[in-house]
Amino acid sequence: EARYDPHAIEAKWRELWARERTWEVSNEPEARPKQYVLEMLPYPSGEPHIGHLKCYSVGDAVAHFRRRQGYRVLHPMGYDAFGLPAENHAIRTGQHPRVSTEKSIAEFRRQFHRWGVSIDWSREFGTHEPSYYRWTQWLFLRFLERDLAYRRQAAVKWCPRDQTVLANEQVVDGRCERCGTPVEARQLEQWFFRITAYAEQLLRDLDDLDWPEHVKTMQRNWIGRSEGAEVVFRCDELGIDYPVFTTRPDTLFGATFFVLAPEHPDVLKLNDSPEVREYVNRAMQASHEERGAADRRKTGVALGRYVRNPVNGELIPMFVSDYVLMEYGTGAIMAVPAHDERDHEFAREFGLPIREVIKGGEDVQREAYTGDGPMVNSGPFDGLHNREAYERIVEWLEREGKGRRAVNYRLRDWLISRQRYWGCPIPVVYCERECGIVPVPDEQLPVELPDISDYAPKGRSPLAAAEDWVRTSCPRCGGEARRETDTMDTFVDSSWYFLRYCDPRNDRAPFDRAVVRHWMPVDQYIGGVEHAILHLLYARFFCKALADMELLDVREPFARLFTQGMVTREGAKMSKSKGNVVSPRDYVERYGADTARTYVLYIGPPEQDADWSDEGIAGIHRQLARLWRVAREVAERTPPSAAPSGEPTPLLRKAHWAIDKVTRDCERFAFNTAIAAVIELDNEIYRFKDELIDTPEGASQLRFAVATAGSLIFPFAPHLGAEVYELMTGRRVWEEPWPQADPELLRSDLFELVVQLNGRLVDRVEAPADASREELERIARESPKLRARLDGREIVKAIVVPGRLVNFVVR
Ligand code: ANZ
Ligand code: ZN
Repeated sequence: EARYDPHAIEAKWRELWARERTWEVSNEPEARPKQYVLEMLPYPSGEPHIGHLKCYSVGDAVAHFRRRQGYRVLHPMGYDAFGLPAENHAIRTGQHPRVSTEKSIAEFRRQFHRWGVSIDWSREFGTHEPSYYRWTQWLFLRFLERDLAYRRQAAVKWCPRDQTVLANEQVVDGRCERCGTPVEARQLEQWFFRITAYAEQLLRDLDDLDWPEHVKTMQRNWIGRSEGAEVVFRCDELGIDYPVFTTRPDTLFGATFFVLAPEHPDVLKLNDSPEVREYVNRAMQASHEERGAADRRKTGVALGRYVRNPVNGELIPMFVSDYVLMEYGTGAIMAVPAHDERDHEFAREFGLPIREVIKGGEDVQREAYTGDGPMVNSGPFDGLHNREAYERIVEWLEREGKGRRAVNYRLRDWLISRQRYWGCPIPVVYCERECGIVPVPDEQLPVELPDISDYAPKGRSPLAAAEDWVRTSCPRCGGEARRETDTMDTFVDSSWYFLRYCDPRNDRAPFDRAVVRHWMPVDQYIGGVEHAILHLLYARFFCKALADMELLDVREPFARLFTQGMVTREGAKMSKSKGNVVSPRDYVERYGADTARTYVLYIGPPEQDADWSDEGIAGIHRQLARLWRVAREVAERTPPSAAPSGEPTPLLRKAHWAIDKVTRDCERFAFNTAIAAVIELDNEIYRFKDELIDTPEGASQLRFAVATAGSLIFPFAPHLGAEVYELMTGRRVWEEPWPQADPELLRSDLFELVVQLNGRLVDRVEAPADASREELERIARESPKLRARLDGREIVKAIVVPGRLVNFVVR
């Protein structure tokens, strides 16, 4: 008997698709509607892991499905090639990051080919190529022109070992997430993107996106909109106004002290004693989460200064404390210990007065009351309900010029400066004569990353040591100038790559507006939930900003989003340290790509985490081998036929059932149950094969069933699908439209379900052939004969044998 040889079959189709450039699409106008199917671009480090296999198996299934539904599908690939791992590798080995990155890219490319992913390779690029980052720089300059990019001093978290600025989420328990070194604070001039200008739109437009609800919630929380008021407290001694943001202007009469964040620029102006200095330095080491935590013991230092409460003229003392964050509101708060838990703890710790201004029935000296109630101790507002007082107090503040209604966002501007080598250079120079910050003119782009030999950062970007590169002349006055040595956050590179795919070889612009209008938005975006916040938010911000610059016609990049779950082993995340990593390469070498791809989609609903099992993948391999064998046998033993003929047999009905099931499942990403349906069809093919093979009608229906199995497995196991379909029909499956189930043949697809009670027959009822276990149980429970026999006894168990019976056990 012939053996299923996936390697030979896969090589045959892979080479044909490469030779004919089957998956390439042009930008020329065409009648077919478009679909843009995109998986998040991989970060090329080492070789692809199992998460990549899953992501591209999902994306490729969608791409194939949509193509055969008649769409012109754009399905490109590229690499997010700048970043830290390549640079750290370079520091260890001295090997240029470009060398290790390109080696890794070659390996990713090789494996993606090997997997048979249907990619339009004519559009491939890496974000580290000058022909790409030239346009990243060009876009930066457009942001700069519109004041959406700006530079300012910022307190940053600094890892003294990695010698780099850390993002807040890279600090865990006051330590660098990567190396565990305690983090320090530094003041640096840094570049920012003004993403906060789009906070409202980024929030509002989420409503219209077809994204998982939990991802939208994460984005909403990250943007963090709060309504309230800005209230100004004045420090008479220094003649400075301190605005605060509060969500509770109704509690204004209860403000008994005032607190500044340790990073507040005025702290040392107010008091520069050693005690304050020391407190400020220590405070910087804690993470935001720790500092904001309600149960943290409150610490702080009195500044010996006072501000005046605008509503009652009272002088209240100023403190510095780390529970106030510089990045939120104004970095200063009015503290109302009677009605805010954290202020309450602070007041108890420092023996400060606690004044009740909203009656709640509880003793505010013991515990803060955060609910509603009538106003007390609030002068003219006494007796009003606090919600009413809220409005009145805001009106009063606005009238008196002491405050105003305000909306505050948790979202901060995006710090894009990185003191690293392996990134996109920021295209500005600093004129030493008189021009200050000067953008590099468009025609001088790209500012190419120079080759250097020492990648280790020494407090500044390693680029600062490349003297010849740094020294340049001012584009404006011709005088001496120095280049910016920071590079951009790699999230900048990945904020617009999906636009470049539309028009990847354009050397006059980042992309042609009309071409992008044709392809955008991405109809289906696929990737890991770890990118739910930053990457997706940044890409959305770019789209909105570019649309406002009239470079782009869409305001949202990703119409639909699918987030895949992780592949685990025995419930644990795969990691090198646990030694439980499975490499796609090993499995592809052993079983072929079709098996690996089908298995990773079969192990469970793809949006959920699922456990990889070696027995599981062997099982799928046997199933695919069976399908191939039966196709071979049917091809040898039956004549070709154009269409199934004769009275419909149960196998023909099963084929139509499978078409219907797989179609519906593909629409909802239920690839696991789609694959299970093809396996079920395959089992039926074996069951009926010998009965059907010797009559012309039977043989025609058998051929149809096997061809259908090939056609339906194609989005998951494309090589095998193409092979089986060719054996049955002589045609190319990817050029065939997606099959349509005949409703006539679907409708009557019922079978007689046996209903048993404690193993004894009580009834026979009709049930749909594709009913799930749960449905079968439900149908059986509805049997009147069963009800009568049960006579009120409780069912303790139901044993379901799909396609045959349901047995209820009672005591
Ligand atoms: C007075 C007050 C009284 C407040 C009260 C709350 C309850 P959300 O809802 O998250 O927007 N706050 C303002 N800026 C802060 C900062 N930089 N660091 C720490 N806390 C800050 O929270 C807004 C509330 O958080 C503000 O309203 C302020 O305290 C505090 F009974 O003002 B509230
Ligand atoms: Zn100049």
